[in-house]
Amino acid sequence: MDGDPRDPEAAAFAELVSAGPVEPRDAMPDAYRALLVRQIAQHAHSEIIGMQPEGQWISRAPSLRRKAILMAKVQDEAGHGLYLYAAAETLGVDRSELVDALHEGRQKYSSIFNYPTLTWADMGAIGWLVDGAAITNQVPLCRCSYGPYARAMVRICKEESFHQRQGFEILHTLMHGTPAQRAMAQDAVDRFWWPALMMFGPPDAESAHTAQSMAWGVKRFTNDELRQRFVDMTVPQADALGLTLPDPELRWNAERGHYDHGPIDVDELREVVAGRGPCNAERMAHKRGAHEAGAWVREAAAAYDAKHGAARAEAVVG
Ligand code: FAQ
Repeated sequence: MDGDPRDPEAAAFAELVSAGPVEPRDAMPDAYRALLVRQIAQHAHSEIIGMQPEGQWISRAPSLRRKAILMAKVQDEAGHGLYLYAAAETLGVDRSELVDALHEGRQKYSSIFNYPTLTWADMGAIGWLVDGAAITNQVPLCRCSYGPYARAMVRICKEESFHQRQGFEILHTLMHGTPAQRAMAQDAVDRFWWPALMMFGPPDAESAHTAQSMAWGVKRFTNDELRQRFVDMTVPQADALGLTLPDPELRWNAERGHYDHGPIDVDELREVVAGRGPCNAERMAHKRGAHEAGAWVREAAAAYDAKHGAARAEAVVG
């Protein structure tokens, strides 16, 4: 079965997509399965690698309250990774295969996590802008055509929206502080604004997967549509915070009913996605190291399962 609408199996699948949701036992084109595995795995890897930039600030948070909140946020990201690996496994792949694919560079993670976190204000900018962009992208995924992915996204979006507010609150506090604190907040936003816009992917004209993904109801909006939605949502929030967004082309367009904004730097996005961003090597080295350090936990869990699994089987037979 392929995507040709004249093919009766493809037509039946198109009907299933519109009646939705598609569930793991339903017949589905191989290309639909592959598209979902690619996107869900990339999403899961992003949540896991995404713990690193913020994790580096847990020991340097400015108060016990901030430390507790940041720890909870980073743990939430680990949880999101786990829901997403579980959703991918319903498509017939094993989590360990996906982790190997990441470690061997055959799968990707979001470009955003290849930028360094230089000051405490970066925790505010990440929460506000990165989680804000993530929510904008992910709320429509709660209605995507594949049931297990859509259901995982519902809980993830609830948590991301708390993350976004905590980022806003960090920046709000800094913007009501000393001139040095305000400057630190502005510097963080200057550094994270364009990378946050790149999270939505290349411009539509250069997006390889959007057309097919939308035809199958995985993506419900294009990269540029979601980027625009994020800009429209964020500009008034920046005004409320007293922060300037670093885009000289940013202005309200009454005719369109949207903010005009400058283009993302496609060359920079391409470089970072290709593994040549500021922190790609560091992030992957840390990830591989953590995986190796955790080998004994996986071995112990497997040994426990083998022992108790055998005991359970005996109890059933007995
Ligand atoms: N970074 O044809 P398109 C988070 C790749 S979670 C890296 O437009 P598509 C939570 C793309 O994969 C953030 N690669 O692709 C958090 C494709 O690769 P290929 C992650 C990118 O899939 C917050 C190629 O370029 N969110 O932040 C990027 O239709 C704070 C062509 O692109 C998700 O994964 C990029 N920015 O649209 C955690 C959401 N953009 O074919 C911790 C789900 C594009 O070579 C702290 N994913 N590529 O394998 C999606 O919605 C989509 O996959 C897009 C890309 C919109 C990202």
